[in-house]
Amino acid sequence: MFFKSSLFSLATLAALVSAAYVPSSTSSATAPEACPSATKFKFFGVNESGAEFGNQNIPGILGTDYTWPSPSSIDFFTDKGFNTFRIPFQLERLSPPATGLTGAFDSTYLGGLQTIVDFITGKGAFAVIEPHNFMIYNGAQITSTSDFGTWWQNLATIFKDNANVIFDVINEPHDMPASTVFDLNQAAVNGIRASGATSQLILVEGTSWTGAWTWTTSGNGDVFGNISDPNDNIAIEMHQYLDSDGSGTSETCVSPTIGAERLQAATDWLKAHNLKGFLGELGAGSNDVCISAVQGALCAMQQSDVWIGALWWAAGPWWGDYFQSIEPPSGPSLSQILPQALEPFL
Ligand SMILES: *[C@@H]1O[C@H](CO)[C@@H](O)[C@H](O)[C@H]1NC(C)=O
Ligand SMILES: CC(=O)N[C@H]1CO[C@H](CO)[C@@H](O)[C@@H]1O
Repeated sequence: MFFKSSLFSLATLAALVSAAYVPSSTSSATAPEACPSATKFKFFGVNESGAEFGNQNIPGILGTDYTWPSPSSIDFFTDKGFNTFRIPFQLERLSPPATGLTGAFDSTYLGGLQTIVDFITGKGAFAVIEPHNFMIYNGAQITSTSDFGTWWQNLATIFKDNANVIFDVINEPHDMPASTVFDLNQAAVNGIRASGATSQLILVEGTSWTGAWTWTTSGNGDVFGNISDPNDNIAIEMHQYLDSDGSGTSETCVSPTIGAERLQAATDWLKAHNLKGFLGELGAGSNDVCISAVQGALCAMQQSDVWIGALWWAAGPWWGDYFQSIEPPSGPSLSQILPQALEPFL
């Protein structure tokens, strides 16, 4: 629904309905603001971190170095109407370096992934599975399109009958030429489709941490327009944080309009190439400037008609007091970001 909250009277609504979205620049960004002509996201939710933690310890110990997301956290968000959960995992735990990318999967770790995927998709929600590896495996950049394509073909084979699984090729490649990253993504797409997984959405990620704000200047924009899928079911996944260096490490946002501003060129590129976008990571601090900036970003996306999804970074049981944690019951992003900046866009 358009407005979850009853804070708006009909008169207020009428007054706002023809106005462009105006992020609040006042001292209190409390109410969801009108976002006329918005198309709701098909996929909206959170990242669920944990299985990628402790990547200095490979394989590491479950419960000590890493953990799987909590079913209760998934329940919390689906109860509110969110439907998409990104599950980062560690490539070296699933494919032990001793046998390499084309070897057998570790059955215990795979079982953990399958359990949380089944829980999510059993509720009718979508599970985005994602090696959180920056295009690096066992300390070296992945360069073999053949090995990477085979790895994805093998993994997709396991999930090919579950239409609510989304394949996210790999998290945030960086310090690699866009064309190399593109070739590896195309190999992954080919491998996934070759497995017989033809109904699922695939998300591809570019170099430079797949940043939306640098999409057209990083080289990604020069090559990703060529991505090809026989099943025509791909979206370009980008990430965007709203602090000064775009890293999501500061609680201070650049301005109340920085969200929409940083997405503009990427949105134009998506339109020009007739492609869909998926904002796989979005994060900011819990303060008025950031809340307005997140509202502005989500509204611009929903008005653009090219962004099909967005995910907050991040939920997950081990974030502690990390300022972007949205893990119930007490993650810092729950009290303001969730009701003011995310739920209005459900
Ligand atoms: C497709 O690839 C060619 C050759 O690498 C490149 O010149 C062109 O810009 C690409 N097109 C798009 C839309 O990315
Ligand atoms: C910006 C941000 O939240 N980055 C996180 C990316 O994922 C790794 C592993 O989960 C975290 O350690 C980073 O903080």
